[in-house]
Amino acid sequence: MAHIESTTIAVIGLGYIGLPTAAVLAMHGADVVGVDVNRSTVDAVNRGEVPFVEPDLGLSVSGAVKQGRLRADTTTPPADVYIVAVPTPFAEDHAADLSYIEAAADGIAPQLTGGELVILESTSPPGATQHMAERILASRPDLSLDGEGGKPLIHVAHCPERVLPGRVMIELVTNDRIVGGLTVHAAELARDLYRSFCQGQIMLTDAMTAEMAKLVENSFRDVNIAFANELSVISDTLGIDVWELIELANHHPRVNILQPGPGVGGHCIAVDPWFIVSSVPEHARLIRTAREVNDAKPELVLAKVVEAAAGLERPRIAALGLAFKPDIDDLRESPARRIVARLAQELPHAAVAAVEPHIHELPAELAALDNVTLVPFEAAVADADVVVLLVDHQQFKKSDPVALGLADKAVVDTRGVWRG
Ligand code: SAJ
Repeated sequence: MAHIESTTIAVIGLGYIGLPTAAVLAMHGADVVGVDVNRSTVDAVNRGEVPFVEPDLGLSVSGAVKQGRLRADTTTPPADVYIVAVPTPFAEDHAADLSYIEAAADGIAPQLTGGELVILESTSPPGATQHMAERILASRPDLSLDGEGGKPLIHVAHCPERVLPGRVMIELVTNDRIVGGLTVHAAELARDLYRSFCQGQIMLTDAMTAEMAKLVENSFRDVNIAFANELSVISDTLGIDVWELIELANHHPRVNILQPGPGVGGHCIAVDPWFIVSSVPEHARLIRTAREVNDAKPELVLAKVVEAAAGLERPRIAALGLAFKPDIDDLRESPARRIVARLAQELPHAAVAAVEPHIHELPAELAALDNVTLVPFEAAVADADVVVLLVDHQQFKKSDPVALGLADKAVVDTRGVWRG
């Protein structure tokens, strides 16, 4: 791999991972073009702006754009390196939807001349990197992965991202990385590229092991959160405080139980385990059950709120938080958001005041409901008969339950913020 400063990199997908990666590469001297199908994202980046909330990203993007090292476009340009960071949602049957990866491959294929490195960063089911390479080679039979018949090579690797939303700019640089190549040489080339900005250890393996490593990390967390969520249901049934229970058990030197909540959200932990389940359904029993336990949690919270509102003619409900976790604006796969929608449907006579300090307007499906409005925190709580805390945002955690008058209201605290 040529020196980073003489390398042109196209980053396909300017979302929560692609844009930070593009900015970091540009800051380290590469010539970076970000590619996105969304024109407004492309325009925002070209103005040096970030179309979502992520600490410290704004400065990097505006700096890189000003220096002329980062620009954005809606079409894929010729480049030395292509980094694919597009979504991999799952379909109804929980199998991964690879259509965004396929579209990225279709954009890259015509630009290749031989010698390029193509890296898939999107979280992917086992075999997706191979699938992407085959897609490219199907439209470019003049190229090859191994030089067979003297054809020019393309190098393909998988390098899953593992950064935590909210800490992306730090973790991109400090996390260890796994690089899985379809060939050893492809893995080595990808390692050299990541070495330009990554201070962590870079470990080489094959593409499928790298794909599985990422899925396994998130499944590990999902299974452990499911354990905490199951304990919360058991504790409710026994009439004990689950947070006290976990705090006590965690004093054991080899026990570290996670925190229960209203369910598991986000586009990673709530999704990735299904890629393993749909790939090897007969053996992924614990992983499947954990998903089911976590996915069942929103309905259990809903039942508690419905019970708390029973008997009120026109219950006023304050629902605190819509994001999938604290202190971010990301509402994707958010259990809080699902609970608010279900609540409004289940209790059409109730007025639901949704509080989300990180957004300015409700997502479409909530805005479409007559009995849901976006309300500031204090006003929503002051007016409420029932308060349901769904996300442990700092603003809620810092509030004083006495000043909020919670003693006079029914409270469903899914995060244990106001206990004791
Ligand atoms: N949650 C709980 N209880 C807990 C911890 C989390 O209910 O004790 C919930 C959160 O509220 C949230 C969900 O789980 O709804 C996921 O949040 P998270 O902070 O655990 O993880 P993500 O989805 O933001 O990021 C994860 C990270 N993976 C791991 O920690 C193994 C991150 O490192 C990955 O890069 C990211 O997924 C990804 O992109 O895959």
